[in-house]
Amino acid sequence: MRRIDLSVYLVLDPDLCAERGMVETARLAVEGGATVVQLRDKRADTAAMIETGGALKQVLAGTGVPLIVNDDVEAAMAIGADGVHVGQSDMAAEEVRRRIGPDMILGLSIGTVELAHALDSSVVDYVGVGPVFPTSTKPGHPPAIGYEGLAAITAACSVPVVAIGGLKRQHVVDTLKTGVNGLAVVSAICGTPDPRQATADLVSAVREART
Ligand code: TZP
Ligand code: MG
Repeated sequence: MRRIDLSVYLVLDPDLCAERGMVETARLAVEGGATVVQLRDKRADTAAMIETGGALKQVLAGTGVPLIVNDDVEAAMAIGADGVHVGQSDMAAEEVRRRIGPDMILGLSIGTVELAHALDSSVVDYVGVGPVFPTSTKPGHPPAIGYEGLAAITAACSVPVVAIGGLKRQHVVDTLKTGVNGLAVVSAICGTPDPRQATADLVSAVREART
C-alpha cells in the first residue's frame, strides 16, 4: 500500500515562487506543516526538472514529506522522487505505473464522475479533483466544478482525493465536508509574504475542521 497524507498539498509554481524560488518556498511550507510537495513546472525540460527536483529532495530529506513530480516520469525517477502526478493529457496512468514500478506513488487529475468510476486503485494511489473554483494559476482550465461537483466526484472515487483550484484558508471547512482527504494549493502558499505562516494557517484550519 502506497500511503500519502494529502491534508495540505503544496503544488509549486515557478512564476508565483519567483521571488524566493521553489526550493525555499517548499522548505518554509514544510516547516509550516505541508504534507506533500509537488514540483510542477510546465516550461522546464527534463534536465531542469532534475536539477530543481534534486534540490527539493535535499530540502525534504528526513521530513517524511513526499516529493511528487508533475508529468515528467523520467525526471521523477532520476530524482528518486516519491511519486509522479499526471493529468488527462499526459502519459496514461497504466503506462506510468508500468514505468515507475510498484513502489512509487502515482497521482492522477480527474474532473468528472465518469473518470472517477474508471479508476483502478491498483494503479492510481490518489486523485486530484478540480478545479473547485476558477483560478488564474492554471490558464485555460476546464469549468469549475464547485463543492457539489467535488462531492459527487469524490463519492465515486475508490482512492483518496485531494481537491484543487482556487482554494484558500476560508474554504477548508466546506471543502473537507465534501469528503475529500485534503486540499492542494498553489497561490495560497506560493508568493505569499510568509509561506511558512500561510501553510501553518491552512494546517490548523484542517485540524480544526476535523475535530
Ligand atoms: N490544477 C487544477 S487547478 C490548478 C491546477 C494545477 C491550479 C491551482 O492553483 P491555485 O492557485 O491554488 O488556485
Ligand atoms: Mg499534466
